[in-house]
Amino acid sequence: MKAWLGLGSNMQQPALQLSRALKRLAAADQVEILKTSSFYSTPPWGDELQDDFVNAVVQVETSLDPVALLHVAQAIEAVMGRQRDGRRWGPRLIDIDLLLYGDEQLQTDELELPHPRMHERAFVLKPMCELESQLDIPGHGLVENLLKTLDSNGIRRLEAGAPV
Ligand code: PH2
Ligand code: MG
Ligand code: MG
Repeated sequence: MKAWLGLGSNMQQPALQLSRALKRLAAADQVEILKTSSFYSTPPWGDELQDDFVNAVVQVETSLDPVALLHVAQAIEAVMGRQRDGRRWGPRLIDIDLLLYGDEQLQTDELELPHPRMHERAFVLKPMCELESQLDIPGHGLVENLLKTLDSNGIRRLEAGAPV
């Protein structure tokens, strides 16, 4: 199955944290990275009193089920030393969100697909649009159209791109 993950960091050299996370993801069993977006510098969303983020998205091919894939992402966050301070939408060393798993729609206590806020976040849709502008977000529409409805001010593609 093809799935999409979003990566974000705004602590301790964010681009380096994203590169580290990508390496770990590429090394994970039953997960193959198909495409990686550029890295983007993005203004903080939700809680504006924090540093800018670096964000990117990847498309993967996986034989894991959605919850197992989520657990892989969470294990990488943990091994990289992410501390959860309970501040909603606050600063983070590394955040790896499962955005899409094929066109699956599901809602459990542990996992919601598509990711419940991805369609309103330019920091997710902008990198996604770079890879697949015509991708359909189940229940919401095409990435390209959704992005047009959002404020992308302040989002900059980083020239260094996504080192692998
Ligand atoms: N993640 C959040 C909250 N706000 N803002 C940006 N720009 N990028 C993020 O990855 C981000 C955020 C919670 O996961
Ligand atoms: Mg997140
Ligand atoms: Mg998260």
